[in-house]
Amino acid sequence: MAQVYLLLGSNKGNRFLNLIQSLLMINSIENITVQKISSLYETEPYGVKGQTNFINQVVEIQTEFQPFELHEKLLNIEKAIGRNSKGDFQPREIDIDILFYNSEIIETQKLTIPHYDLHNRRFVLEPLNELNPDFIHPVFKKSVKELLSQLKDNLSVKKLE
Ligand code: PH2
Ligand code: MG
Ligand code: MG
Repeated sequence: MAQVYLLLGSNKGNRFLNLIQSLLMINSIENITVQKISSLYETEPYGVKGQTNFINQVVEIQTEFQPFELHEKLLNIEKAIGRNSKGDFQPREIDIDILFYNSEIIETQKLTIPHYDLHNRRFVLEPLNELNPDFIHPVFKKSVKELLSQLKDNLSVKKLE
């Protein structure tokens, strides 16, 4: 059984509904159990200009799926919810990224785990820190809490109460 952290993000359409729907779809898949969910965060777009703010959330799941199988399942959910969305840096109904899969390191063209840029992103580290501040990034060998304390990204990340 693997412990996996996912990042959900939406900045198009009904952002809250998109997150809730994808969470329900994730939890309804056999072999996936949602263990913990972070608060919702309203976050300034990172790496792109002039887009709507994102709603982001980190989710901890347990799964029997191998990383590539899991990735396929998540892509299917993205497709089901975001039929009209295009590329990675275009506004999207839903983006579901695998942040960590246990402490595995996977580098292929299709899939990179840990997520290649999570350590630079406040919109990822803040919600992750809420769920598991002591989780060690297997590449940098630093905890989430440490990565957050060294972070340069100062884009706005607001926890929604
Ligand atoms: N996702 C991106 C690019 N920029 N910015 C925020 N705030 N939240 C995201 O989820 C996000 C982003 C590419 O997937
Ligand atoms: Mg992404
Ligand atoms: Mg993605």
